[in-house]
Amino acid sequence: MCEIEVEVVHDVLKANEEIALRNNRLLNDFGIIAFNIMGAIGSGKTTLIELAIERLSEKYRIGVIAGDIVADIDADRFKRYDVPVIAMNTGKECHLDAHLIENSLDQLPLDDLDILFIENVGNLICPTDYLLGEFKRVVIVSVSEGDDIVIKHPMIFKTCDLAIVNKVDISEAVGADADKMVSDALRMNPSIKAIKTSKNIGESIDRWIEYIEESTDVHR
Ligand SMILES: Nc1nc2c(ncn2[C@@H]2O[C@H](COP(=O)(O)OP(=O)(O)OP(=O)(O)O)[C@@H](O)[C@H]2O)c(=O)[nH]1
Ligand SMILES: [Mg+2]
Repeated sequence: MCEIEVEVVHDVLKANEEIALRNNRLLNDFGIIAFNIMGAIGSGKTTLIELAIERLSEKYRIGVIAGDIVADIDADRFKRYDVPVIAMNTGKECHLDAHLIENSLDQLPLDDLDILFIENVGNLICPTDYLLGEFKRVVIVSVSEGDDIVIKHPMIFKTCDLAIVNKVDISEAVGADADKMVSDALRMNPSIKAIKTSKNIGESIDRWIEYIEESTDVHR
């Protein structure tokens, strides 16, 4: 990459960071904790947010920003739970950015929220550098992507607070070692928390719910 290109990328990320900081302050003023949910395409981002809404909507007031390249499919899934939802299409971009979140925050009833889930575009690379103003960064991979997926994408694991290895109910069928994926994540980032989940194993979802509750209660 030539010097000018490096500078442009640097400026874009710096401008993004300033807006992210503004978003973070605004969310903080309203006492809202935002989770940036990142992960591979089809790894289970929407499913795990849906399960969190099902389990937690009596305790917390929840809103969602559903990021997708095009279409409102995930946003429509969330709307079934009668929570405030903003569908945020990125067009050609493979990640959300702080400016898109700023626009979404303008449209959300911030006075009426405790938790904001931001489902990022399915991708393990692009979202890594773009802070959104979140308080917790979560990366979801599933066993069906192969058990080398974590070591192939170290950067996102280095920057996240929680790693979720999902779909462990089909580990055997796809020949993946979910424990190896967890230990790879911990090796990439010794301070990350790593859990295994399956939408079909209730106790595994308990760990995800406990993480959200602990993070939210500490934030309040
Ligand atoms: N077997 C199994 N399937 C799962 C699990 N979690 C999600 N799925 C399925 O995986 C598919 C993709 O799940 P989504 O939640 O839509 O994944 P996503 O990450 O939101 O997908 P994109 O937004 O398209 O990137 C769906 O058919 C889910 O039912 C799981 O724990 N086990
Ligand atoms: Mg989704």
